[in-house]
Amino acid sequence: LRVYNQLREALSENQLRLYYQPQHLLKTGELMGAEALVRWQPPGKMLVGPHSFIHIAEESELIWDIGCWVLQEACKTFVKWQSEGLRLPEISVNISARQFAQEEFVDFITEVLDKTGMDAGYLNLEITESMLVSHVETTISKMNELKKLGIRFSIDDFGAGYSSLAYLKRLPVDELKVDRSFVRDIPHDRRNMAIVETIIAMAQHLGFSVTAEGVETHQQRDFLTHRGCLFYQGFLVSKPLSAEAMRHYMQEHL
Ligand code: G
Ligand code: G
Ligand code: MN
Ligand code: NA
Repeated sequence: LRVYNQLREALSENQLRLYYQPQHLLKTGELMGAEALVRWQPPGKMLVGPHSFIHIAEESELIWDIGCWVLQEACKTFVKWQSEGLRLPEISVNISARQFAQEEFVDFITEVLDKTGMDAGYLNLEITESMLVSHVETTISKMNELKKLGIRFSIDDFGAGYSSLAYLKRLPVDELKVDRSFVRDIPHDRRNMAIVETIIAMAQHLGFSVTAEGVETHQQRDFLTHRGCLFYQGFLVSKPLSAEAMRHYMQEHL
């Protein structure tokens, strides 16, 4: 409850921050996008990562308010970058299951796009497998409505949750993100390597692109490139950056 109250205050006192982790094309190294990742900056304290508070927010309606802030902030920042000539091809925003499940979700997205002047064609939403398990029909119809606007979808942490291949073939998804836990032990764990290869192959057959998360070594990058993975993010190329640091990063890499 204490954290809950502090989080409420974090929102009202403007203590949340967005960081951006660059995403690159494996083949050429081109900068292709960035994932927005929320942080909490309590005054006079260390920056707090989402692992310490997102699950608490997800137990209440607070996740809706945080999610609203994140989406608005990401769109506002992206539009500002564009106006400065920094043409990032895409921005990805994490959406929690509880946020997506709200009846107003589609209206809310439409409103944010309107208000910020964000072109939906640049927006990718990352959803987790868990939200696909319940209310499949509603989920698919909401996704289709948003896709009509030009928004794309990734399944985040793919393979780590309860994916059902039966749903996967029906979902209007554009991309799978291979969970960091499978990438971490390349090239030492043959089983994880087999899983990564299989996810990439399956995604190709289904017409999805693949982003690998948590790439930390050249060996991991080479393995993924040779297996046909398209995009990657991870400490090898860059940790998540503040908006200001991301601006400099784009000036160097775009
Ligand atoms: O930045 P970090 O790797 O610590 O993020 C950990 C996880 O927290 C991410 O994989 C993501 O699932 C979640 N997360 C980060 N930012 C957001 C956000 O803005 N909204 C939601 N719902 N989850 C986020
Ligand atoms: O969406 P997701 O929960 O996967 O967010 C990715 C999280 O992983 C972010 O919190 C980010 O800080 C962290 N992260 C990003 N790249 C790496 C990496 O290469 N290695 C590790 N260990 N963590 C990473
Ligand atoms: Mn993510
Ligand atoms: Na992830």
